[in-house]
Formats: sequence, structure tokens, C-alpha cells
Amino acid sequence: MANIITRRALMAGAGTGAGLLLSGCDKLIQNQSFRSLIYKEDEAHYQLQRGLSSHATLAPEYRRDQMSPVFRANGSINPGTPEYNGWVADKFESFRLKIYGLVNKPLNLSMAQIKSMPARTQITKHDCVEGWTAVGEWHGPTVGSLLKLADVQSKAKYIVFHCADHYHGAALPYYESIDMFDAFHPQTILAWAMNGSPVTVPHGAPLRLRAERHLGYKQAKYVIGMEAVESFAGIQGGHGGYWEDNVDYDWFAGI
Ligand SMILES: Nc1nc2c(c(=O)[nH]1)N[C@H]1C(S)=C(S)[C@@H](COP(=O)(O)O)O[C@H]1N2
Ligand SMILES: [Mo]
Repeated sequence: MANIITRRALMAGAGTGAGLLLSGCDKLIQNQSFRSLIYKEDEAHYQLQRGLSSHATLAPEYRRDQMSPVFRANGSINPGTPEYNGWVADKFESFRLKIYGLVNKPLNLSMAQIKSMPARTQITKHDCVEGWTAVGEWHGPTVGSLLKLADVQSKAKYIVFHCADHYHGAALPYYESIDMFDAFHPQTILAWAMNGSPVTVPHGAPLRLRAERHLGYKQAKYVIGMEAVESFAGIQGGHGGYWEDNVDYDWFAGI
């Protein structure tokens, strides 16, 4: 079962402001109208996990000697669009992460700006529904700290992660979403390094989500935009993510 939060983790959360914000989000989760926004098929699991895991729980973290010698790359392994190829060619100098939607300060952040922010390092287990796992080290600012920088509005209920790739030539780009509880969870980071080096193209360069209490398909690679929304009903197929729209995977996808 999940670990009880450690004093160290609490302090890491407090350092980014996530610790304080989490208590507010916890109240939000207890609110019935907020809960009713969650899809029915996910409802039981969502409530079960939330019930067991107030905000004071963390996904297990591992030691360096427990890391997998090989971490498989899965799904899209290169967006390959002209725009993405341009970013690769200039080593992501011209890349900008957009933070927009229900925020008071929309942001366009360069990789240099993102790399200068306080970062968290975590060694966690990735769990893909296709039946494989891998333990890897991830490093980057918390999503909560980025949202604080953008002054996210209190009416935002979800963060949508827009990606640069079209999975196997799909008409619409890959995307995923998480609720504010997970957005401000201390282990939810936008990773720019993996196993001590910048995230490579197969693993989602230059930025990929790590939301450690969720399955592999929630871990959006090639993140180009973070959009704060009240509902994802109007976004693509309306189910909050590429797989959720296309093959009926659970939106919550907790582990
Ligand atoms: N943008 C994007 N993100 C994605 C995918 C994808 O195809 N495109 N695949 C998902 C799936 S199913 C898994 S298991 C992980 C794989 O991450 P990895 O390539 O770093 O192992 O990325 C997830 N995030
Ligand atoms: Mo996956």
C-alpha cells in the first residue's frame, strides 16, 4: 500500500507551495458536485483510492540500485512533425511550454527558465497496461509550482496536457488530463531529465508528465501545453485523454 508521507516529502511539498495547496484541494475532492464530474466507470475506483489515500500518501520510491537497466520506450517514439524536428535541431532553444486557460498569468516558458526552477527527483515504477513495468529516475519542477507561477484560478478543476505527437498518425494530437488534486500532488512533476540526463526523444523530450499514482498512458510525453479547464467535455472526444476517447480506457487510471 501507499507510504505515509514523510517529513522530508512534506517539506519538499511546502518548498513549492504544494503542501499548502493540497489541503485546499482535499476539501474540493470531498465536495459532492466535484465528485459527480468524474466518469461513472471510474467512480468506484476514484472514491476508493481517494478514500484510502488522503493527500498524505505517496507512490513508492526506489533506490538507485533498483533502477531498471533498460527502460522501454512505448507509444509514440518521435513526433516527427516539422515543428518538432525544428526544436530537436536547435536543441529545444526555440521550444516554449505554454500554460494557459484558467490562469491569471498565461506563460510561455523556455527550457532554460524551466530548468532554473526548483526540481524534484524521484525513482518510481512505470506501469504500462500492455504488461510491462520499469523503474526510472525522473527530475523536474512540480506541476504545482508551474501552476502557482501561472496563478491558476480556483475555478480550474483539471489540467489538460497537450502533446506534440499524433499517435500512429491519428488526426488529433495525444493529450491527457488530471484533476487538481493530482496536479498539486508532490510527486506530479514535469520531467526534463530521466536517469540523470535530459529526457531523450523516445521518452518524450523535452518535457513529459510524471503523475506517479497513475498508469503509463497518463504519463504524457512531448508536453507542449498545460491548459487549466473547468471541464474537458469540449476537448477532442471529451473523455480527457487520447486512450479514453479512442478505446474507452479509464480516465482516472489509478495504481
Ligand atoms: N505524447 C504521448 N505520451 C505518451 C504516449 C504516447 O504515445 N504519446 N504513450 C503512453 C504510454 S501507453 C506509455 S506506457 C508511456 C511510455 O513512456 P516511455 O516511452 O517513456 O516508456 O508514455 C505514455 N505517454
Ligand atoms: Mo502504456
